[in-house]
Amino acid sequence: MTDEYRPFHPNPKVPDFKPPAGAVDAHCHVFGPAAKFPFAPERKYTPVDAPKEKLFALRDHLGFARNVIVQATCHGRDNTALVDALEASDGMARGVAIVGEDVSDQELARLHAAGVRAVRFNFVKRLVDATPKEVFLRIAERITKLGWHTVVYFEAQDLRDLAPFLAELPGIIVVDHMGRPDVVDGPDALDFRYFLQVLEAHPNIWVKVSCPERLTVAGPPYDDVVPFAAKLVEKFPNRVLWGTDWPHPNMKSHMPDDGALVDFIPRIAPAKAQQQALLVDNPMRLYWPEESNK
Ligand code: 0GY
Repeated sequence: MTDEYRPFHPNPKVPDFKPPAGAVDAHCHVFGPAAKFPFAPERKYTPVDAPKEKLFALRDHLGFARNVIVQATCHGRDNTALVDALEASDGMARGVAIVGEDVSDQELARLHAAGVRAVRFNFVKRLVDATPKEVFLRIAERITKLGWHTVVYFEAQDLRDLAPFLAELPGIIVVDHMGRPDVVDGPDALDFRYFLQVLEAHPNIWVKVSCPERLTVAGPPYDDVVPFAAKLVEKFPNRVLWGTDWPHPNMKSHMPDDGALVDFIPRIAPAKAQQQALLVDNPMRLYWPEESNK
């Protein structure tokens, strides 16, 4: 484990908010166990093991039905732990993989059979070495043919540079963690207004209203993040997703109580219809379209 790496909360509360039936945690990870699924040599951090059994137990504890498990950079392009979790989920988990340009069609087909429905492109400099955008575009062309989409992780100050690339990406694009705004200046600051403009101009861009614990300056209960997430839910009710981000890699300030994170949901999506779209209809449409009637 990297020095100062914080383990996930050992016993989160049972949330006061009860998610609607069939709710999806659309952003979470599995890490290791390292003895079985070693971390990638090129990783920038070494987390604590966060195996699938713990993830599925947390899902049940929080009142969720399904997970979207996102490959994290500490496992690099080796999606073995992800596939292992998907295959153990009885169809109740889908995956977002990390692949290189050298990935074979057979490997993509194998990932699809396991439940992978997207690839993740990461632009956060502390997490990855840069990949040329042309490489990402070539990967995107290939995975779109499988009906997959892309998930992108970047920080707010990089969006202006990335916007032309996003405009070129085919298919649906999901932005992690609200595009990581700096919450100090509030939702009317230039960077966040620009993010809203990008979303308005590109109806194929979706957004995860996740990670108040990462974005907050004030700390729990994350009052300073509410206006950002609430605005996105209100303006784009049919293209927002929510996730715990368990086991919360690289959290420095504190480790969130996952039950308290679930209690954050009605503060950003106060109406029942918003909660149903955010937690059930939107993720089902994207990750389980064959079971979705929306
Ligand atoms: C997250 C956030 C982080 C890490 C990763 O792939 C990753 O390693 O996504 C982070 O450190 O901000 O979504 O888990």
